[in-house]
Amino acid sequence: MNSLSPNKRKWIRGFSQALKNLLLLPIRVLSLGTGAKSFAGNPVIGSPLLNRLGLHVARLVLADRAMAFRRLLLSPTVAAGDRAAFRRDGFILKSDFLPAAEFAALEAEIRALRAPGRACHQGDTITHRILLDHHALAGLPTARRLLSDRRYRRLLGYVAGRLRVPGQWVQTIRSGVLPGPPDPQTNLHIDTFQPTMKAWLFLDDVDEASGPFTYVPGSHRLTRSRLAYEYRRSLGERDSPDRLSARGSLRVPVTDLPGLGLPAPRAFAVKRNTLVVADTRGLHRRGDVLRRPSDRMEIWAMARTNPFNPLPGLPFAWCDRLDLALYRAWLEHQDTRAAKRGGQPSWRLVPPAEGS
Ligand SMILES: O=C(O)CCC(=O)C(=O)O
Ligand SMILES: [Fe+2]
Repeated sequence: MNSLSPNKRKWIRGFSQALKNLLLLPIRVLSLGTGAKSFAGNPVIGSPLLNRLGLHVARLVLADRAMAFRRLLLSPTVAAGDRAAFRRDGFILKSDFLPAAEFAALEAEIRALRAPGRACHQGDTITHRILLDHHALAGLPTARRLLSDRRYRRLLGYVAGRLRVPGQWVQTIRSGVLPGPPDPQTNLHIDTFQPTMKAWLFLDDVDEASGPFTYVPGSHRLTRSRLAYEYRRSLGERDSPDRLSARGSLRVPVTDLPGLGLPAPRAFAVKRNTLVVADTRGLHRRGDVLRRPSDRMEIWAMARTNPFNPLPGLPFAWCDRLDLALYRAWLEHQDTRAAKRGGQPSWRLVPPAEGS
């Protein structure tokens, strides 16, 4: 190769890239039917031509309709008032969610928990999570009661469009503990093109200065102006200088809100024992942390399924085990890949003492 002229080398590189693209094309096309969202990582998803023809908008609309149908099927499981609040705002907020004694028991149990976890470092912030799978829950009777509480399960399930929500963690956000720029989650963004449920049962009081979850009410709705906005963004997003936008989690300047017909963001400065269940296809961010370092601890849940599946899944407990086994396998795959590179995966393992 060294004896080749620079031109020939360039040609060979170009040719092997083109061959690779050709071989990967079927996989990239098939991934249009999944939650894959990266404009930069998938030349089909990011194609300015296909997006000009409406690819991104079509995925938005189909995912929206599939989720609307799933939520419709589950609508008898939640109170009409909660459904109306969710349809209007994109979130459901419940203060004093658990009876006081039950919450105190939950808080004591979780604060005493010493278990292996995973941590993600982003900017100056560490997000630490302990997965509440059946192993962890075996020693956590109060958390087990919460996760099987009908009211809790049904609220999360409705927003997720799922009969079961297996992804539950103890999450601690430690802001201002690393040297580095601010946490990228503090920029207003959408998580992905598909409706997605995230839930927080706060174990700490959260005030304006301690990075409250912040949401733009009504921004979960796929209005005409939202579709037009995402259409425009989809044309050039693959080349966005913002890495996370290019990867499909669009960062949205606050100055774009009036054009979208949306109000100012609302910060959830809330007392402990408040439950917030939100659709994070809506615009949201983690509020700025003005008092550093700062910890925010919560029972956190997330559900993101195939965006085009119109059904809410199966009601059996073994589905949760399967779901979490797949999730663990994915994490382990990331560990192996990172080890080969000699680096850390984005969710690095943390031993019990350090994480708690
Ligand atoms: O934890 C928060 O306040 C929100 C972070 C966020 O953007 C997310 O979880 O999607
Ligand atoms: Fe987010």
